[in-house]
Amino acid sequence: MEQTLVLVKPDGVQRGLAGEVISRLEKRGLKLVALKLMQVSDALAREHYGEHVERPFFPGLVSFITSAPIVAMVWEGENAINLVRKTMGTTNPVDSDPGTIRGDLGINIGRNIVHGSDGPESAPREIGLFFRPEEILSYERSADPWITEP
Ligand code: IDP
Ligand code: MG
Repeated sequence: MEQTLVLVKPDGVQRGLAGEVISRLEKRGLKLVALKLMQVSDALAREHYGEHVERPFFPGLVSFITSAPIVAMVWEGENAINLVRKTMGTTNPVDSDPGTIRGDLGINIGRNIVHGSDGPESAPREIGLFFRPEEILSYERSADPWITEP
């Protein structure tokens, strides 16, 4: 089953929005399979956001993501990567549709609350950066057949 990495960024944790993010993904029907509160190191931040190393916002992004605790999670489900991206909204909250996390809760691209892996290559790579295999659980939910047609 498809898995994706979701981070509630420091702004989301500081604003008390971690529960809101979790709640929206739970309600969507996705399954939480790993979760931890953590402080991101400089090395992890640079590795995670490596694709953006040449961008002008990179230093600010690294200092922001390492500035306070984040909530790191793995969510699982059919089309989990795409569903999380759609539920998050576009990168810049100014353009995010109402009803999305960023479109309802944010106004600034550098404080957009949440991260979600952007594709089938980045998701396993990012999950591996934040979690050891034994931290990712496999379990049944009794609601599963009510969420996805078996
Ligand atoms: P994504 O988070 O929607 O996948 P990316 O393009 O991968 O967006 O950018 C990673 C993060 O870098 C964004 O979520 C945002 O926090 C930050 N970022 C991207 N573009 C800008 C910018 O132009 N100014 C400031 N921060 C930016
Ligand atoms: Mg991205």
